[in-house]
Amino acid sequence: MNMDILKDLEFRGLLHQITDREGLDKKLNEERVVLYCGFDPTADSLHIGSLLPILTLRRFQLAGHIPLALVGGGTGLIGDPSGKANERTLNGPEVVEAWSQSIKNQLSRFLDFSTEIENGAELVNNYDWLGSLNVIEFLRDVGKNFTVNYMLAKDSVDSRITKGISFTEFSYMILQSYDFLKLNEMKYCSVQIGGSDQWGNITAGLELIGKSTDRRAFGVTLPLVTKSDGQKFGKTEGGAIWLDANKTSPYQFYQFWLGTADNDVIRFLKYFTFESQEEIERLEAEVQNEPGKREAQKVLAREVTKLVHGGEALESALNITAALFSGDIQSLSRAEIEEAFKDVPSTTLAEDDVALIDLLISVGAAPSKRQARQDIESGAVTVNGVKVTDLEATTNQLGRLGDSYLIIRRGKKNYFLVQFA
Ligand code: 383
Repeated sequence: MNMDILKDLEFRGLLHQITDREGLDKKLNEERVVLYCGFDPTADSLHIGSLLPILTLRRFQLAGHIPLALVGGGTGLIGDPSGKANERTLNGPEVVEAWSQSIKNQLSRFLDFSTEIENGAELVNNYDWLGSLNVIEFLRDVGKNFTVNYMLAKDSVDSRITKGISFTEFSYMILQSYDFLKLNEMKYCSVQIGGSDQWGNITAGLELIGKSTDRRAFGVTLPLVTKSDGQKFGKTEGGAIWLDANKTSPYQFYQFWLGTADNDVIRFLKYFTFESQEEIERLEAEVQNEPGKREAQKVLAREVTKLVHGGEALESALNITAALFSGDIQSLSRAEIEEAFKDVPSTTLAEDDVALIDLLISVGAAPSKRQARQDIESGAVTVNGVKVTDLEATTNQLGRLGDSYLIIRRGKKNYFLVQFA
């Protein structure tokens, strides 16, 4: 195969647990290996918590192996207890089906599904085999391979013994195990990867394959992504960072990565980008020598945004970032204005001529007329990127950005959006 994939994963700190490193290493070097990772449709979009396994599938593909991305259309109807302190509420079949479709679309952006290449990726949905399972057959053929004792010893179950766990969630590991066996039989899949929360489910699958076939299979888990300040990775005040551009705009996404701490940025470059070892080492030196330049953060934000949203969205995010930094926002397109100021305080006005002083108050930029006057006189107020010092200014004289917007800035970076209905 093209490269030593395990070495690369090791350099990137991506190997958390692995069932038989030597055996897997040998297999990966000798043949094209089929591997998979599963994603349950528990929302209408994936978030950056799923990015690490997705990109790892891609790393395997770039090294010549064949990735399968599994959408849990069946398991999503059951609910994985792994890493969850409480029983989940069930989502309806129509909802899970709709979410499966969105997640499938998202996954397809990260892998090469071309049939022209020898290691084209494939998308599978476990509803295709779980949906029509017969209970009697399932309990006889699959269930008989697991003792309740073995299942109770799994973290996902053991941690719920006091609080309680339904039979539904208790059974989840058997379904995921059955998937692995099925993919092993149907697609010669011999490796399952997942986050560290998936270790119990993955090893249960290996148990089932071991009992049902004479083939060898392997499991690999990735580390939990942590932050040096102890806060949870991927969560902001605004909630999760989603991969769907309508839920987290490319500009917000770019800003999220740009805000990475110096102590985390090198680890994240290894996890989330395809930059070479040399480039990452160069950036590591930059963080040491010139932390103020934030070059490593810029490369991280650029690369991940490009991977997830594409080159055009990245250009737009860079445009917005530069415009907001310099204050020169006149060059922004209408779509960019909407993206840039999605989260700032905003008001909608009828097309009347309003005094700027009053506008500053109604949009929340100034607490009183006195303060509004003072801000204008001192030159702290810009409208559409142009400083306004005229106390008598009114909205009709101020022009519009993107046809219908007034962007007010007070001080260095307090922005307010006024839209005309
Ligand atoms: C379902 C059927 C399979 C194999 C896996 C699954 C999904 C799995 C699960 N995974 C999480 C999810 O879907 O629940 N039982 O939200 C997350 N994954 C990945 C990764 C992660 C895990 O999608 O650690 C984070 O993203 O494994 O929590 O046959």
